[in-house]
Amino acid sequence: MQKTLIILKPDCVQRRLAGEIIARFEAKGLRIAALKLIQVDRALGEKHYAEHAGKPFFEGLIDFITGGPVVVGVLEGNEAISVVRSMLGATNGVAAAPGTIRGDFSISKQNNLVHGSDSPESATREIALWFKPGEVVDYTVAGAQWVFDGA
Ligand code: IDP
Repeated sequence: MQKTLIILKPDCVQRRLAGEIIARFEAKGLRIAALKLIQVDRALGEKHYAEHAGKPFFEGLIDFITGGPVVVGVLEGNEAISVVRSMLGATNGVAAAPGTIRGDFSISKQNNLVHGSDSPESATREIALWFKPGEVVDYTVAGAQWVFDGA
């Protein structure tokens, strides 16, 4: 089983889409291992998006991610990182395929609702950045044998 970090960004919370998006991840079969609503400060936003430092959109991106509360979580499941990324769709909501989260709810490059880790290395780094070890909870979901086949 693989863990991945998701952030329901401020546009998602403000547009009251958080429940609908979390429901998609749950319906897919992903297990919620951690979840909290927080106000992000600039230091945390800059650390999270460190790979984009210096790019023309960086300051605007930090304004955006600190512009209202976010819901941040850890999801677990078979190939969770790529599963979540494909559920999100392309970065730019204009180009994202219908049926994906960004394709269905976003028409913006920046305001694209949800972040998902893009590799195992990013997931490890991001989960440690956003959660203390005790905040990520191990438990078995009821009926897990109907979702996971062990393959
Ligand atoms: P990803 O979220 O699909 O992995 P990244 O390229 O890692 O996309 O970019 C991180 C975030 O930065 C995007 O989700 C989006 O919110 C924002 N972003 C990326 N490119 C641009 C841009 O050209 N203009 C404005 N914001 C951007």
